[in-house]
Amino acid sequence: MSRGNSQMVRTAFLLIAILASALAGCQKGAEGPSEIVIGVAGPMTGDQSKLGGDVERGARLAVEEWNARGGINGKKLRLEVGDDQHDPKQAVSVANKLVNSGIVGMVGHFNSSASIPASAVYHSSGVPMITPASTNPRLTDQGFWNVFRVCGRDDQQGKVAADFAGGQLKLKRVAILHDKTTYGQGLAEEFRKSLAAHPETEVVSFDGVTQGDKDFRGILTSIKGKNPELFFFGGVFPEGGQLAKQAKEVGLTAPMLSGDGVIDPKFIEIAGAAAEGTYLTFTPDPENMPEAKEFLEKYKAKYGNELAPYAIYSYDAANILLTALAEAEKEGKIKDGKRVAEIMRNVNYDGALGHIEFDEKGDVKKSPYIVWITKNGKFEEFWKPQG
Ligand code: ABU
Repeated sequence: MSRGNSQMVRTAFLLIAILASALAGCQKGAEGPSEIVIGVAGPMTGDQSKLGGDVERGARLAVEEWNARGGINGKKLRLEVGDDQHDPKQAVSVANKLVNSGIVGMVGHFNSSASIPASAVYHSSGVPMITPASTNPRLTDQGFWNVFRVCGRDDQQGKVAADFAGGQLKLKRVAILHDKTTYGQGLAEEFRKSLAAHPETEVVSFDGVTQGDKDFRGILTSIKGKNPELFFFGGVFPEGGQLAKQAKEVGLTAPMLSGDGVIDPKFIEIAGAAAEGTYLTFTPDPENMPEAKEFLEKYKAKYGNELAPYAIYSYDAANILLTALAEAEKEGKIKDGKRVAEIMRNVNYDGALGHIEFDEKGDVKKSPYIVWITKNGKFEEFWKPQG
């Protein structure tokens, strides 16, 4: 071999070695040893996409802040997003996909009808989940070690609604409607159950409507015939907005009372003037909470001023999960879901929603539901239960 040829061979070997090393580096990155993946899921498309989007934005803000501080143990965090379209079957499929993508924790889902079936997938896969918004009691009553929520429960929310209708307004006749979903029907049932403590309040009807329907004039006309002083709706804003609007159209003048699924600017957009004077239950307004000030400033600077009631819940949920993951990483146990959940269960967290601690089921120890009213095209706090 001439001197020139042997130089060419050496150069070729060198190039191959450099390429092989670069390829190995790429593969290492693709497998993700240098990153930590958490999931977030909700209805990212479809009629409830505003709610899923709020949850994603809240979690993303938390992840970006952790990454700006260096991630966890020098490893960057990545948020993997799942779109369950508030469909139970889709939620299970999203959960399986997220688990297979290597998530070590989950923020979500949004809807109780998605969180409950998905929780079984995360449970059998050893993945802790923390929902910002799923309020149906069954989620934590299942007794899964991996399940947490930063929101309250519908037995608490339904009781506040019943104490308002029966105890505060002293109504004699109320009608109840729900959307036949885990959340909507569950909340309606909790409202009816809690009305038992107000025997002077009679439930004149209890009916389900179908989620996705647009015309509720028939059932509203029938309810009008029963002469209620208020009608309760367990469900979410797309149907809630139509019900408020069409109630007025059929001459049902009784105000509507609903739950946290309706607190979104889109409810007012759909209901228009008929939104005025409607009530709903939710927790106190973060705009009046000093703890929420910093979050609200950062969130609005990044995403604009539109009301996003569950974004703050998602932000705190992600921060609690990430705090536990960081603690577990120090012990070399970030992939040990049971250890991460154990750390979460003992957390004493001061976040944008104030102080959060969990009970043995994974529910928050405090969930201060109040009643809101829609006034001048805006939601505002209206009534707080005593004690
Ligand atoms: N809690 C409001 C709506 C989310 C859910 O389905 O629970």
